[in-house]
Amino acid sequence: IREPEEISNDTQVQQMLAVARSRGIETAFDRADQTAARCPFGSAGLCCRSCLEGPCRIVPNGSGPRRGVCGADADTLVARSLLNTMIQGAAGHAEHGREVAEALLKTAEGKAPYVIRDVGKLMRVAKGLNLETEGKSINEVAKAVALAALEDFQKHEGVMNWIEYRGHQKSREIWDKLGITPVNAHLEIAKAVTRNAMGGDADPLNLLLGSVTMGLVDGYSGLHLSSDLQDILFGTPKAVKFNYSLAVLDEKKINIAVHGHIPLLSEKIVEWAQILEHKALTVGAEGINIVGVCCTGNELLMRQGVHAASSFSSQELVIVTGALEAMVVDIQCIMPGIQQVAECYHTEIITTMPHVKIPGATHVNFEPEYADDAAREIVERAIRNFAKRDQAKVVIPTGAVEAHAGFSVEQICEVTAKINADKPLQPLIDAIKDGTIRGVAAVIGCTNPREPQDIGNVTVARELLKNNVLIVTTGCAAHSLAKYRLMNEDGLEACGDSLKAMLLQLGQLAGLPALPPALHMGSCVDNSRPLDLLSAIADELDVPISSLPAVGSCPETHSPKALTIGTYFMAHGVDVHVGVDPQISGSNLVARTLTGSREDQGITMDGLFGGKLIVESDPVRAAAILLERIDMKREALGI
Ligand code: NFS
Repeated sequence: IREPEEISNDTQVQQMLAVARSRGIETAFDRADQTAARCPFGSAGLCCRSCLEGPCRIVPNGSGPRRGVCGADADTLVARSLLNTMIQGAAGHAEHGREVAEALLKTAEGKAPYVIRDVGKLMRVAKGLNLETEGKSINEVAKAVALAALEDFQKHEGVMNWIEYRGHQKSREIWDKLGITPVNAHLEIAKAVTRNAMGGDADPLNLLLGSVTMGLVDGYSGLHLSSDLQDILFGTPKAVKFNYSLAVLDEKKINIAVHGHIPLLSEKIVEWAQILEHKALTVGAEGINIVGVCCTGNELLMRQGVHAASSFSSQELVIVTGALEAMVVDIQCIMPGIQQVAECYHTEIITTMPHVKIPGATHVNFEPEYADDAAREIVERAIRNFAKRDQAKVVIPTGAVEAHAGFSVEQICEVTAKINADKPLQPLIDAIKDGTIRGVAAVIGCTNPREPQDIGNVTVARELLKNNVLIVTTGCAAHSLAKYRLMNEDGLEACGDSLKAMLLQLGQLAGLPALPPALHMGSCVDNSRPLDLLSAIADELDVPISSLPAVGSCPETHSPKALTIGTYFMAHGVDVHVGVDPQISGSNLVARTLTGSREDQGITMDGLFGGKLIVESDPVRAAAILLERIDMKREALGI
């Protein structure tokens, strides 16, 4: 059993973990310790549960059976098990995109109570999709955009609209040649499930290409489509301040945590918390305090500056403060364990999606048409729960960290346009060319209860910053970097001299003391934004994205979604580091194909797309490898 200090670098998490243990409350960190001995077959990707001949297991070291009953060997098993993971990731993000598209359609038809907050973006997206905007009303254009989005789940031939729109041409050529460009998200997911079933695709390399298709489905019907439509509905993020840590809970107020991923309901909860603030006063509270958890938290902080309380692995500890009246969840990354913790307190867990329920939790159904009713009911429930709070149980750590976020590509360009109004990206390109910025790294992904929280994310970021690599960040990794002051001017001490000077100069142009060393680009679906930035830079230089000195790093991943996002980056030729074992070690062929270099014999991701997988659990070593790859790409570019 690990001590709190071994579990997290965050002293507030350590404090709350000690409180949980003293009260006999079990959390994910304890369960990670209880299940520490992991199945060696599954860990290597060598357990097949595809049919009732099995489960079949192949011994990782080669002794014992070499094939399952059907004859599938280790390479096939590992490739299939990876594709299974990819299907989960792609399906989650595709469903996110589809739900937002439906909400936009209902809004355009006047059936859902949302407004189009960013008309400029709506028009840009419509033009990008080659839709007619002349003489059309805002709602007509919005309806056309929503229908184009929904078509990405229905088409039977051609290429997904969002790939036509957002996909980088030079990457497209490779995907088209390989025949892996997705037609529609649902069709590709169904095909992937079929090929992965018993008696389907047995060719490990073909299965790996299937994984790349899942990466593209995730990237375009999930990430790009969601970011574009959410910006249209809720506004494109702009520089904003927020506070981070468990200390954002307010003892004097009614606290509501919004947790999950889709901002459709949580945006409404923020609205209704303001409308019903007066009711909070009638029950003796000083107001209503909304705090974010995971990526719903990221969505709200990016657009509204809502404070964020926790990343994935410490989500249960928000409840352990004893000051939480409700935790509202939508989809993804929601631990069922929150309900057991909530039962020790007055906290009400409220599920909101018909396909994501938890035994014992309250369910308030969310449909875009009735978003106001659901949000109102949830806020009223939280207000009622305040009376049940046991003040003796309240322990809230102190010391929230101030951070800056909201760095959409549009916001970054607005800042750099102050140096070059005609070509806003030029100052960044010049800085990359002359070495002021050695490279760009997207530090993304999760926290994982089995890993020491924040250490991987923060160490990789600090090592790269020290070497003048500009960091952009999303997801729970962004929570880690915010906590350790890499999202305010204090973090400048972590930067190399040339990067620091540039951040100071750009920050002052933006009216801030400095740009933060880690630019928060949003939630995990907002991993579209780093790719859009790279795409635009590659276009200016007329090179493929794979030529740019850019890398991705996911040091503390746990989620299939993070692996799918990583695959989407690799499909564009960006090297991706993962700090947690991706469970592919059971097949040399699969591991070599993913992690090998272009010079190696045989087919490799690097050879096909120009970007490879780097598996390294030591964050210092991982950063050193990423720097090597950045330098290799700089040299090849002649800069
Ligand atoms: Ni991304 Fe966001 Fe966090 Fe990981 Fe989960 S919340 S979508 S998957 S754990 S970063």
